[in-house]
Amino acid sequence: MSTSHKLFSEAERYIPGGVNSPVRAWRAVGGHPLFIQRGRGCWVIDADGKEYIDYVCSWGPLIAGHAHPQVVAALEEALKRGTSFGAPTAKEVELAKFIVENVPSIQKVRLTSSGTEATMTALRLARAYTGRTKIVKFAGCYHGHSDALLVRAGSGALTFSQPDSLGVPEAFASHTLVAEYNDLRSVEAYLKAEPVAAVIVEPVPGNMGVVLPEPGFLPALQTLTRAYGAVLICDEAMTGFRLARGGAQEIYGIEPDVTCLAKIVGGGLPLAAVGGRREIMDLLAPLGPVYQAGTLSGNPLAVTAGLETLKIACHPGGYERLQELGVLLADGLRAAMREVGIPGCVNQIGSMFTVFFGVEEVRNYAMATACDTRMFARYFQGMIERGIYLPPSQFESAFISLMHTEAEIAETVRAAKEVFRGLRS
Ligand code: KE4
Repeated sequence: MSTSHKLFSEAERYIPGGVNSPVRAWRAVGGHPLFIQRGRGCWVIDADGKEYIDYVCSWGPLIAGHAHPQVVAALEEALKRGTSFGAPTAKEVELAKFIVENVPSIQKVRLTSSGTEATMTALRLARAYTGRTKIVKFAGCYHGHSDALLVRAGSGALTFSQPDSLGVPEAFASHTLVAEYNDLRSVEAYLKAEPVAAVIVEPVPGNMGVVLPEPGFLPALQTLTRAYGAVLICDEAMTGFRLARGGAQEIYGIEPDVTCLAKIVGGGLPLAAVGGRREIMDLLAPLGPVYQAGTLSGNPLAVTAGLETLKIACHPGGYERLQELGVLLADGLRAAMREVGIPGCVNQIGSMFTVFFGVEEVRNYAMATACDTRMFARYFQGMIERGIYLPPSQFESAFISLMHTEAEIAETVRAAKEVFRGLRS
C-alpha cells in the first residue's frame, strides 16, 4: 500500500471524505488522492517520492510555479517580522495599488481571504447599490460556496452532481436565477421580467471545464446589464492575472462594475479581492453601510506571496509565453486524439485548458455535461501512471505555469498519446 493510500485511510478517520476540499478526493476519477509532500517549479512530489508534472498548480494560484525562489525569499523576510497584526500594513496598500493600476475597471479594492468571501461580498454590494434582491448566475459557473451561489454550480458541485447543495434554504436559492452561458436571451428574459441586482459571470468559465465566450457575448452582456441597471460582476478568481495583466476583461474589452480576484493574487496563500467602481466599493464599512470583515484579510504573508507572484507573472513577455505553451500543448493533444481516433475536443485559452471526451465541441453547459466523464476518468488515471498530474475532475481547468517548458509539454503529449491508445481498446 502506498504512503498516500495509508495517509488517506487515516485522513478519512478525522476529516470528512479525507480532504479539506471536495474536489481533492478523486471521487469522480476513482482511486485515492495522492498526498503531496512538496512542489518544485512545475513539479510536485508525492508522499512516496514520485514526481509529476503539475497541471493543477493549486487550482490556479501557482502561475510562478511551486516554491519560486523570489516568493520564498520574500516570505522568509516577512515571516521574521511576524505572521499577522490585525492592523493595516504598507504591503496591503502596495498590493491594492498594484491591482488598481493593472485592472482599469477597479478603482478601489477590498482584500479578503478567499474567493468565496469576495463573491459573497460582491453580491451584497450589488444588492445594496441597487436596492434589488434577485441575482443571475450561469449554469456550470462556480463562485465559491456561499448559499446564494450554490445553485446550479460548477466545479466540485457539478463533479459530484450536487449543483444545488443540501442545507441551502429554498428561500435563499429562490433569489438566484440561472441563465445559460453564451445565451444572451436567457439573461435578457430575466432582466425583462423583474428587477435584478446583479449578473455574476466567470468571463471565461473554468468550472465546467474551460468554455470560451462566443464572439461578442461578453460586451453584449455588459450592454444588457447597463440597460437594465443590474451590476455586472466578473468573477475573475481564476482568470484574473492568469489570462492577462487585466484578466479576461482586458482580452474581451469589457469594464465590469465589480470584479472578484483570487488564486494568483495570493500566490498560493489565502488571499482574494473584490474591487470595482468607487461609488459601489465605498458602500463598504467602515465608510458605508455594507458590512464586510475578516480577521486575516490582507494578511502580511499572503500579501507578500501575492505581490511577488504578480511581479513574476506581469514580467514583460510572461503572458505571451503562457499562450505559446498553451497552444503547443492543446495542438499536441488534439493531434494525438485525431491520430489515435479518440472522439473529443480540447478547449484552451492562454495557460488554461480542458480535454473533453465523446463530444465534438463544448460551447456551453449542456455540451459540457454531455461529455464522457468515464473516459475522462480513464484518461486521468493513465496520465497519473505516467507522471502527469491533472485536475481530478472533468469540470475543471488545468493550468500551465511559467516554470513549464517545451520539454514538459512534449512529455505530456507523448504520455497522452499512449493513454489515448489504451482508451481506444
Ligand atoms: P475559494 O473560496 O475556493 O478561494 O474561491 C472560490 C472560487 C470563486 N470563483 C471561481 C471562478 C473559482 O474557480 C473558485 C474556486 N475554484 C475551485 C476550483 N475550480 C477551487 C478548488 C476547490 O474548491 O478546492
